[in-house]
Amino acid sequence: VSEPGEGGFPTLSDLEALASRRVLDHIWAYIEGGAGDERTMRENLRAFERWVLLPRVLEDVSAVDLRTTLLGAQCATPFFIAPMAYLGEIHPDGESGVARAASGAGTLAAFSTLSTHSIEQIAAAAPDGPRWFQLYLQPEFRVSASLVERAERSRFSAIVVTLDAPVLGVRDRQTKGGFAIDSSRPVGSGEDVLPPSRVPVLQGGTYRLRSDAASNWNVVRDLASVTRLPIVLKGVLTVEDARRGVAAGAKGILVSNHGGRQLDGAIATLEALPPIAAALGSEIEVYLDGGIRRADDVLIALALGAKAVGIGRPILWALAVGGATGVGHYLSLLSTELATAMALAGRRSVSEIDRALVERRSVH
Ligand code: FNR
Ligand code: LAC
Repeated sequence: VSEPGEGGFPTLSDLEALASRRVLDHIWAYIEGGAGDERTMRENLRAFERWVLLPRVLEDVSAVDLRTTLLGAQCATPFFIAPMAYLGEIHPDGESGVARAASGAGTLAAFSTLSTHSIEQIAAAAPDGPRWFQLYLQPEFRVSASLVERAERSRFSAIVVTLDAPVLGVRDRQTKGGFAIDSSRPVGSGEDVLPPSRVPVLQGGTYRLRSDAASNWNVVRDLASVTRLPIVLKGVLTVEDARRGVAAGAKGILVSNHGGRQLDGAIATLEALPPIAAALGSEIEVYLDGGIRRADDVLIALALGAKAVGIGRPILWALAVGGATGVGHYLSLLSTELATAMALAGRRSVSEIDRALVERRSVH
């Protein structure tokens, strides 16, 4: 048996199993579960196995540089922390702890509308950032606008609008585990801040959703009119929608299926990425999340056109095991692993991670 290292885990491969023993069953069901039969959640991971790396040798890799800029912000890594809800229920350090760990590493972190700590508390915990604010559209636009204004005042540097949740996905594991996402669960930024609605209600022959589900592309323009911050659209999986987003003024597209938690059967993000990056990668920044677990995943996604990748569940595992220290340790292990992988691949900088690094596996 190996000794747990700093942060409580010696390697990245121990993390999920260790975390499963650190949180209550209903929290574990919430973290781990996906929608429906969890096909999309599994596919997000499998999609990476369809690619192999073609490393180059003798390239002078004596200095490897992981730094990049994301919408103008200097970042130490081409990966960032994806926005996730209710971190304070996983560990008392919560969002403030994650903010401190990310800021300490120079890694960008995105924070959910459904954070247990408020927008202002998160900013105060790590004034230097870099950080983004994730918006769930609220039934009243006035409430969405006020969240965006507060994030701008608290020096968040972009607004990530999540578009794949006009209603929550059908999450069997979460339901069976007894974790309800509803207005009874406290959100740090205010009692009037709501999660996506839970279920469509049959009324007079049609299934009705809350008023925010009536939103169309005009909402991107409406949001752009209340903030100077760049807008990133999260949950886009088609070239058509990515184009519409750019036309509406978005500066970034985050190719995401919410970690397989929304529409089961939706395309794996790594399969959705290449056409979107090819169509729009020169005009705006294109990112991916879903299934990023180790450095080789980061390399594959960047080679296929992502400017950066978001990391979801592994951050929650690290938080469960070691709080803010655990998240810091995770970021440090992944950064070192990425620097190692880049050296082994003959790539000195993020810009050298090009399409020639990957090839689709011929048999799988
Ligand atoms: C999420 N995700 C998410 N996304 C978002 O826009 N707002 C949110 O509040 C949340 N909350 C949330 C909670 C939990 C427990 C998970 C696991 C995920 C989705 C998240 O940002 C990201 O898209 C996925 O987690 C990426 O997939 P992986 O890395 O978990 O495979
Ligand atoms: C989730 C929502 C809250 O995925 O985004 O749990």
